[in-house]
Amino acid sequence: MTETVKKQPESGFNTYKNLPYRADLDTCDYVVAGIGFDSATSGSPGTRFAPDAIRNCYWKHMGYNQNLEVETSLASGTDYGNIEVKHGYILPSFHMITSAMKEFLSHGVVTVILGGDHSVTLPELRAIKEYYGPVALVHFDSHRDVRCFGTKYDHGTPFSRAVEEGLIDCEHSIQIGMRGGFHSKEYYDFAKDRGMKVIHAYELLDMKADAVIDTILKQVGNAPCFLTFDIDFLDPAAAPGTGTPVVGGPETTLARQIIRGIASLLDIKGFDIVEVAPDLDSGGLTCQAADGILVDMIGSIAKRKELGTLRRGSGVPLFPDTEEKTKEFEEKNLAEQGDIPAFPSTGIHTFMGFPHSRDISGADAVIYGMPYDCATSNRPGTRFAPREIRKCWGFSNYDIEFQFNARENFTGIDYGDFDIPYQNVHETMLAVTSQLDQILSETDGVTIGVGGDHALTFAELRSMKKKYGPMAFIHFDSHTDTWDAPDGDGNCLITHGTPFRLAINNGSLDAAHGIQIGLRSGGKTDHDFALSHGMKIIKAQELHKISLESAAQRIRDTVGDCPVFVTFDIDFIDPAYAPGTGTPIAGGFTTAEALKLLRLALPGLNIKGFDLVEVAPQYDTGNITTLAGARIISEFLSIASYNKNVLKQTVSPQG
Ligand SMILES: [Mn+2]
Repeated sequence: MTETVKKQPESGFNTYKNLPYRADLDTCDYVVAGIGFDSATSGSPGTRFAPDAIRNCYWKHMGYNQNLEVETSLASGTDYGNIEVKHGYILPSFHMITSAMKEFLSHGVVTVILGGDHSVTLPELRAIKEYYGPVALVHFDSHRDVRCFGTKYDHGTPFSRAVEEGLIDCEHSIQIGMRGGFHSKEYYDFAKDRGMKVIHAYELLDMKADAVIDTILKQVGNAPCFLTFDIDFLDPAAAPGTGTPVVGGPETTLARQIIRGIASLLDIKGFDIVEVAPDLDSGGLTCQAADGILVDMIGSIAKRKELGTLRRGSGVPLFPDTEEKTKEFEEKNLAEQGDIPAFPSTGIHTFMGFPHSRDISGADAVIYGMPYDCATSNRPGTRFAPREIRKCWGFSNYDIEFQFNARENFTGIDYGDFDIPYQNVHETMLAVTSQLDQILSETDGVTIGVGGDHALTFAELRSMKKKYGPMAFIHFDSHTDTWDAPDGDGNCLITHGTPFRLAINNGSLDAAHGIQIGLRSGGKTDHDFALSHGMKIIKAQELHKISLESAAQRIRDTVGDCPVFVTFDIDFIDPAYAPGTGTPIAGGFTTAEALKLLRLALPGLNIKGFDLVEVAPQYDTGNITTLAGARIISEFLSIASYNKNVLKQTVSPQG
């Protein structure tokens, strides 16, 4: 019997999916090419390695696409390798990219580009405009990439420049997945004012895939278009390998559903997938996500061929002077560029970039670190959370969800870290209480503590009680933290599992106005203890069933207008989204759900203090837990600013 030995997927030359290398473009429907350029990156670099890493993804075949129900080989493609660029030289590289693109387009093929940072889309669009005129932009991203201050040419500005150069048909364009930081309302309004549609991440996550698909198809219609996919559209739990990740995004499954729903129905002239940074990846997750999206993009070319709707380009430029004209814009922009603002990592790292000071009179928010983890029952390491969270960028100017400028008329101070006597838990608790006493004696602003383990909240509550009386209480956690851990004399020990039993026992907590949310562990005695003191509990299994809106209402009803302390244990979030914690419990919530619940529940409440605890950076993957922690602190700040500036909440020290 003769055995046929099949070729192994990894054998042969490493082109994308073993496509022929530099085949005759006139025989091809599409061309794949890499642009390993990352010199225009503001965050972590490394996207220069993406094209080869994506080519290295294990599965080398594109056969039958079962979701699109098409044989992918119906469309013929070739891999042209990587386009030459000059690292460190942004504008010369752009012109090299545009010339390579023009060569492809002169053969009428669809271009499929593996970036690179997002700046590369601008020179791609210059070539696309030259051949097809201004195109509709379908833009998946967590960022708008229309920044209007500072550097004119980097990965935060391609679409400001593209609009200015007339490369985009704004009225048929759409941006999907935006979230996180906006620096001004001008930046926020940029796309809207030009007729571009925007689906923010928080809208996207409330919509079904079909509604998103419909919205995109309606907006773009029959216009020739360009689809650009920034991998940070995805939540960093799904795609950690990227330079400027933003928590609170969708999963890969939803992204692929949307791509499959639109790509074979639109007249797409070019695709790109950008911002994959393989050295920051974890387990190849991000490259696999990029590969999956590419498979659907290329499958959609085959589908259009099958449907008879794939229109080959004429190869004749419609606007042959496009690239020449960009030189005028470049000269003008470079002349106007002025001072490039200091990079956010300049100087020492402080929480949200607030000034570091111990003079806190008049501050609206005082943030302090509590680097202590000796009361931890399982894995320690939360002592490193304050310094890691300080490295994250966070609190934005313009809050897109509340639609107001959160930093205006709102002063924050990074008080630094508390002095911690590590060797003794009792001494540590006393030290934290007395340092918070000092802060509360100097300001009526909100306080935000960054742990550290959860035992610290007991010390904070003792201090809060001295100023405000027993505190109403909102507690996000997977654990009850009302254990009983009696010593030989029957006194409950101080651990990160006992703070709220201790706080109820010493009268710091007004349990009748307290609520615990997300619990999914603990013994019956802990639950019974809390319930017997009037505490409300929304267990994880219940929160998964009811809507976030109704949970928020229960939180608000429980607290009323009592002075309240909000404590957020990062392990409320599922370990898939927040692995960097000492005692993770599966079955939790996404970061996006957590953020939404905070925004629904907290505005308008009489909040005196917050804390964020239990981030343990050394167990993190791809920094996603630290980023989630930083974003939660940013939400606290936005809500505090909203209460002050929009709801005009007056400061009432006695509650
Ligand atoms: Mn806890």
